[in-house]
Amino acid sequence: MPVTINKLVTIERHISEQQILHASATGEFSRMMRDMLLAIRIISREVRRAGFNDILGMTESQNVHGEQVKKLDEFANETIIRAMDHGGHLCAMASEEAEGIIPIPEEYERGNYILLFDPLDGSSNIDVNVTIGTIFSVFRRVTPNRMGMGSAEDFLQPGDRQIAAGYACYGSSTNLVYTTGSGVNIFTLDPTVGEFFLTHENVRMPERGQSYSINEGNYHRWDANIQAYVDHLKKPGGKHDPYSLRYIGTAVADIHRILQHGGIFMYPADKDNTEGKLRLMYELNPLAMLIEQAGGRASNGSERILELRPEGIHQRTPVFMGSRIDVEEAEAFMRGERPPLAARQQSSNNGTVSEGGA
Ligand code: P6P
Repeated sequence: MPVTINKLVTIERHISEQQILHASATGEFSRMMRDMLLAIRIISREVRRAGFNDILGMTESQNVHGEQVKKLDEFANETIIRAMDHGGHLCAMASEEAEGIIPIPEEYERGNYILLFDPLDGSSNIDVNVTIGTIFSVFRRVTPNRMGMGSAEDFLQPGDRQIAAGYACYGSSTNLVYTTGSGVNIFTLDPTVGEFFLTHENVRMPERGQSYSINEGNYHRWDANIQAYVDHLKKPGGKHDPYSLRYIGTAVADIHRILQHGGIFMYPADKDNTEGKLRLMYELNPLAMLIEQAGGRASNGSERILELRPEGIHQRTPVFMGSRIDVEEAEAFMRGERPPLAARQQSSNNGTVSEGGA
């Protein structure tokens, strides 16, 4: 159930209470999260004012993926780097907007963590006032601290070694969702006081949802097993209503809905995107940690996302993530099986009825 604000649990209070749960916590992680929250508050303010600050539209530059960089992308990227580079917590960073590792400037102390982030997820939605987000992932370095700067070895760790993951969702309000491995909590920014307050405690998603989230425009390029699975969800006349389609085109927004209402999000491989579209290190690993911490499942269609061994910072991978039963069923279809639609639950979770059942 959403908690009421009168508990006044700010995210800073929550992080310090979580720190007590982890005997080894030194407070360094708490201070690093404080810096990340400052960056997110600044980005949130700019998102809200983008239309007035001439910050919409394109820059002249392209990112490493050959995509035109939006002004807000660039602003968000620079804001996170400036907020995070001097606190002494990180030994290096990596961003969707930067080809290589982002070093910590020589004049600043280096720490025991690395940060990966997608500064602004959903860029295609910026100019049309549709929900966008920021995603971040934190690992401990694996090279000895005396080595100073972080290296590729510190980055290329499987996602189940993350010590924290989270996202900001800039929608009708700004939500901050994070986990350090002890459950998922949602905070809502009160811009009048600049505080994030706990509003959804220990989020658990229904074991099965009633909506699916995928770009159906790619249907003709999908593998036959994916086509069969999506057709199966839409089939009328079965024992259950067909699933509803919910697709925003910002992974953070689609996952934010699934975390609370259940369902399945998919960006599979297709004839043009043979590795899928979404990036493993700074999109899917953090989202997968959150989904699993909320009782769901996240795979590439056959293997757990968090066990994939990365080969590059910008590596893409196919993704099926969301309610456990839904993802297991999609995996069965990917194996060529054709299971009947499992018993649908009119589940209620945090007081919300699954999507489509409302
Ligand atoms: P498509 C946004 O650009 C993004 O990286 C994800 O946030 C989103 O889920 C996906 O791409 C949308 O891609 O091909 O459906 O426009």
